[in-house]
Amino acid sequence: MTNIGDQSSHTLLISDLHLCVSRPNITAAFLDFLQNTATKADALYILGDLFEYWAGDDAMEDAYHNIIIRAFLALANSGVNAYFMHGNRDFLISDSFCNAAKITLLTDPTCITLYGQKVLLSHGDALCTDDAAYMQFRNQVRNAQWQAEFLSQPLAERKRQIEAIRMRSEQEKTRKAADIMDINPKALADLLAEYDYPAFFIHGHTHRPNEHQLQLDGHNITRWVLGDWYEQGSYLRFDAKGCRSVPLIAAI
Ligand code: LP5
Ligand code: MN
Repeated sequence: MTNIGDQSSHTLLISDLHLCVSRPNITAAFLDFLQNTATKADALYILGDLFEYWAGDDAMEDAYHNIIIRAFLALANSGVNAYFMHGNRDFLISDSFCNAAKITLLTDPTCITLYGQKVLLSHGDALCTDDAAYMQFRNQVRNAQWQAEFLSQPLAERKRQIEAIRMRSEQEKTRKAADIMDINPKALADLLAEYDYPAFFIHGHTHRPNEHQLQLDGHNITRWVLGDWYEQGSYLRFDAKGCRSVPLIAAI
């Protein structure tokens, strides 16, 4: 039987939207997605890098972020729970934003059960262990004391420092080999063993959307890599029959 326009119970997963005021098409696509697609789901999971960057929750008072918060509130009011996990660009999102938007902050990684299947969720950057320069940077900026000091500066100064890091990151990425910036297979295997081999592992960050079948210690695991929303947005649709990637209908 063909199920055209299947409305059955399902959950949506996205990451790496990199929303910012200078990308109005992506913002419009996201608002459309929240209003017309996510409202039909059981739940929405955002696995990091929702924003191009996040300088601290005091940034949410501007008009742009208010539009996003109101769209999340409308989703919550339609009865759909939204969950958010930090990415490497928006790890400073904290309770003020999450409470205002009525979204639930998840730790990275988080294991959930979807339609009877064990599913491990992560942003993915912590597994890029071959990228030594990035791992060092990550250790520094994920330190609570470093964050408290960073956040004690005025917003404009924080944004200035972030712009400098962004430029440096873009320069350094052009010099790094592509495989250095991908998930390290041993780090992946160790994580999956630690979580006792979930049936699915879903992450973003690498911007290499794909489905990978793994066999580890006699276990079959499906690893889904979410796509970014730069050229062509997409989302994962997970239901009782499994998981598939769906391209956005709204043009970016
Ligand atoms: O994001 P993406 O995929 O393009 O690149 C990442 C890694 N880069 C980053 C940096 C972010 O893109 C931009 C900054 C986000 C803002 C965070 C807000 C709070 C922090 C404020 C800091 C002032 O995450 C990139 C990886 C790539 O993924 C693939 O995995 O390669 O990593 C880098 O390029 C990092 C460089 O290699 C090292 C940068 C060293 C900077 C050292 C400065 C030390 C000062 C510390 C803080 C002031
Ligand atoms: Mn990322």
